Amino acid sequence: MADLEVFLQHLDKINGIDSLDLAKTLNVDHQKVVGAIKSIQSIGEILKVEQRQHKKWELTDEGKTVAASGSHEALVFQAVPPDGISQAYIMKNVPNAKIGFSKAMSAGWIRMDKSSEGGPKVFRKVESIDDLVQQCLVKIQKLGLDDITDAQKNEYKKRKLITEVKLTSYFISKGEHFTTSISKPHVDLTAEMISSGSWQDLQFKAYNFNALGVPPTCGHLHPLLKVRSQYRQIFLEMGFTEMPTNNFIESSFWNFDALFQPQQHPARDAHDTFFLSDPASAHAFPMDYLEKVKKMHSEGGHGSQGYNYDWKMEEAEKNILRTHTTAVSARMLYKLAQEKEFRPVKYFSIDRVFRNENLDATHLAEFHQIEGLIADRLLTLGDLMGVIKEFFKKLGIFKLRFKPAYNPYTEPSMEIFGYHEGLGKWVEIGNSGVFRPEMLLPMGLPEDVVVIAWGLSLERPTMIKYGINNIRDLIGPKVNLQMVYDNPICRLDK
Ligand code: FB9
Repeated sequence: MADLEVFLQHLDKINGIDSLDLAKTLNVDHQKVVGAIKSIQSIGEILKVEQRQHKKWELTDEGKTVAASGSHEALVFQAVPPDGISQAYIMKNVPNAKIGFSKAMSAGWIRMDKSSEGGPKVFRKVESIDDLVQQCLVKIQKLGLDDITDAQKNEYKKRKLITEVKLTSYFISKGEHFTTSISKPHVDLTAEMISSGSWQDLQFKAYNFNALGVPPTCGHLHPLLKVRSQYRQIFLEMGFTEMPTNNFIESSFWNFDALFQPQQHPARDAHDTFFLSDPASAHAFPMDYLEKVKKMHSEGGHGSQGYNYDWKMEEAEKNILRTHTTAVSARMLYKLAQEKEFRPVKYFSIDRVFRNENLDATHLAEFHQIEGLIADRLLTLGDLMGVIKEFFKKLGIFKLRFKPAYNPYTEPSMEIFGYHEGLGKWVEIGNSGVFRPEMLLPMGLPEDVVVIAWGLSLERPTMIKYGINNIRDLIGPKVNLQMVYDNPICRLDK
């Protein structure tokens, strides 16, 4: 604290001083004086401080060279001997000769004889010169004086010999609680101080209510999981129940056959689906239901002509990584159909699905599918459009468009497009449809029960929300963990 007391003792003898003058008086760097002022201010009202803005001229590097060695024109004059010299020699050997030659000519210090043999020759016109440029720059450099004329300022600025700098200084004077002796303020209030009462005589550092707390060292949720929580919250507040999705491995039966997806469908081959080698097959199926599925595929029924092909058990038994959470929806709807009395349900799921697709900046071989479904009697396409509209309203998407599409297990099907206010454009935001009777009736659901459903991904909205363009910056071994630590909480409705 000794340094600070030196400043204060000096200030005690005068009414006030500018920090620049104080730095000169104490022969210390101005920044050190500014630092001391800030430290004293943090202790209390010891000083009255008034910020001041200054403009001053400083030499550029070229200006410093001129101040040390003379102006370019002076150097040219000094290079010309009494019996003259070729202009070519001057231009080749004198630094900054081009500007120096021109200025020396304008100053009347030299003349040129173009008739000389061997090319133009330069002669002195005066015995000696007064290098005002150098003298002026030395004054600015040494004394910081800027009592140069505006014409000189403009000339030297144009020649890039000086530049104007803005400077902030502080005029300090005695504050309300001025003192020349300061003790380092206490920052901790201890139990001993309180019990002994000694705190009453101590100086405490002012409490900084704007100070940010120390970031707690704690766990950090991945952005995907933050967005998943927001979607889960939206489904729950809409009265949906979450389906159990804790099986990445699924039989082809539940993933495809139960959804009336034919065994020769391209999505079922190895180009699009990951097959397991061990265990390669599943064997536990509700056989009476399986037989109905087989019949629906091979012969049809309930008014459907089916696909009229030889449905194979070994195809249905193949274990895969599920390609959609609709496999879980199928399991849940079958389970619902086994109950004595039909009851309407609203189910949702959010979990990983796997597709053997071409990888690119926005696609990996897996993604999180979000799916919602409602089973009730006599539901209509209007109900589906309405519930989708309500769902996306909660995500800040208010303008929707539906485009007819095709899914093997829904008819009709619709792609969903929404106007994304943040992106300022229409984007595809999901897919939807009404599950086909060929899927529902073999389960045993009543004929007037309709199941409407829709789906989207978790990655697309997350990448948009957090401004991530490459999926590998969001998921995978190359993710920058600092992004996970730093990314803000997720509010999808904002
Ligand atoms: O998520 C998608 N897009 C999307 C979603 C939200 C969003 O921002 C939020 C609103 C604020 C922005 C974009 N899509 C579906 C559309 C496209 O990204 C698409 O190119 C990629 N799709 C995935 C599948 O691609 C192989 C997204 C994924 C998808 C597609 C369809 C379903 C689920 C996920 C489905 C379904 C379905 C249909 C009928 C019945 C049951 C389920």
